[in-house]
Amino acid sequence: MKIFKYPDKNLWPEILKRPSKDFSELESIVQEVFEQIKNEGDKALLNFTKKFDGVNLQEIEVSKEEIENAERLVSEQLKAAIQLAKNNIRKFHSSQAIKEEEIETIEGVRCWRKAVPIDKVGLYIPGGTAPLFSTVLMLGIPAKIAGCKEIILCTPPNVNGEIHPAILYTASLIGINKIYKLGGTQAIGAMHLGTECVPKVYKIFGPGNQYVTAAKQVANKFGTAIDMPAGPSEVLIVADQTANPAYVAADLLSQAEHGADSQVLLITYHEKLIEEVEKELSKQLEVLPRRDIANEALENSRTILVKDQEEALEIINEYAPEHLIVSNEDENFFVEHVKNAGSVFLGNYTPESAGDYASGTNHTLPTNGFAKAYSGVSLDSFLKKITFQRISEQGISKLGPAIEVMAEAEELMAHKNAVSIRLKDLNF
Ligand code: HSO
Ligand code: ZN
Repeated sequence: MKIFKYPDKNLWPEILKRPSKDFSELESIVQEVFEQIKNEGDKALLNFTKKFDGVNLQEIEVSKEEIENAERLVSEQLKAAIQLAKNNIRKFHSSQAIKEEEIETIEGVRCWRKAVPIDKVGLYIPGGTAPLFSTVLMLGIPAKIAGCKEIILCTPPNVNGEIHPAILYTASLIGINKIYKLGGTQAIGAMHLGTECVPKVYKIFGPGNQYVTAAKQVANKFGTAIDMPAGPSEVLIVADQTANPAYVAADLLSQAEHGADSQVLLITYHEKLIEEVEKELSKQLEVLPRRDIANEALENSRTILVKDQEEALEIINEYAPEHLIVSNEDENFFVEHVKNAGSVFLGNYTPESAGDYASGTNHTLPTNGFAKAYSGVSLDSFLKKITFQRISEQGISKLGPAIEVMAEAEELMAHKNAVSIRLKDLNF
C-alpha cells in the first residue's frame, strides 16, 4: 500500500483516485452482441456461449434434474450456513416494508402512495473464479419479499456446461427456478431484449465484469432499469490506537482478494498502526490462496495518516466508500457525521465479511464514489411507488383557484380549463 503522511488537502483528489476504467470502447462490442440477439434469439445466445465460454450447450435453461442434483452436491454444513444467512437477510429486508400514511393536504384533498412490486426482474450472478452464491441471497430475497412475479437468474456455465451447485441450491431454496446458463454480455442482452427461451425483464440486478457493466449500461440506455452503476469493490477503514492491526489487515485483504482492480484504504491518526498493519498484511498475504490478486489490489491501495478524526471524516465523505469500517474509540463521531458510504461496520468485531454473507444487510452497494448519491440494494429496489389522490367537491373548490392561477401563468389554458369547467358546475 502506498503511504501518505499528512498530505496537503490539494493532493487528496489525486490520492483518492480510483483505478478507473473507460467502458466506452466496449459499447460497440455490446451493441453488436445485442443486435444479433435481437435478430437470432436463442441461436445467437448459443453461439455466443460457445465463443465466449467455450461450451456447446444443448439447453440454455437449467433443468429440474440439475437443480435437484445440486442439492445433493452441497454439504450439510454449507446448507446450514446458507439457511442462517437467509433468515437474517429476510428479517432485515422484511423490516424495510413500511406502510405510508394517507395524507389530507388540505380539506377534501387526499393523497397516498402505494408500493407495487416490479413484475419482472433479472438477477445476474457472476461465475468465474468465485461463484458468488451469496449474491443470490442478496438479490433474490428482497425480490421475493417485494412480490416480484417473475424472477429469473442468469449465470455463466463452466466449460462442461454446468453451474456451480451452491448457486443452483441457493436459488432453488429461495424459490427461484428459472435459471439460465448465460454469462456476460449475452446474459444481459437476453434479459434486456427477451428471446424464445429467456423472458425480457424490466430491471436487471447484479455485479459482473467490465462486459457485464458495459452491457447493463447499454441496456439501461435503451429502457431497461438497472440496480446501479457498478465498479470494483472497495473498503475504507478508519482506525485509531484501539484497533487491532491483525483485524485491520484481515479486513483490507478480504476486500483486496475480490479483484486486482479492488481498492482498499486505511485512514489513521495513530502513526504506529501503519507499520503494524503493514507487517500483518505481509504475514497474512503469504498464506492466502488469492494472494496474487490481493497483492495487485494493494498496489492500487493507500494508507493515509491524517491529523485527527475530523480530517478522516472529510476524506471519507469525499471518497464515499462502498464499505466503511470504523475501529475508533469514538465510534459515534462517525455514526453521526458520515454522509457518504454504502454500508458501515462498527467496532473490532464487525468485519465486512459479516455484511458480505450473513448479518442481514445487503452486499450489493454503490462503488466508485456513487455512494454520494446512491443507496445499496434493498427492498425498495424491487418496488415502485404509485401515488394516488382523491379530491372531493369541497377539495377542488379550495384547491382549484390556485391551480387556475398557476396554469394561466404557465400559459397552459387547457390545464386551467380542466379546473374551471368543474368549478363552474359547482357554482364557484
Ligand atoms: N464484498 C462484495 C460482496 C461479496 N463478498 C460476495 C463475498 N461474496 C461486495 O463488494
Ligand atoms: Zn466481499
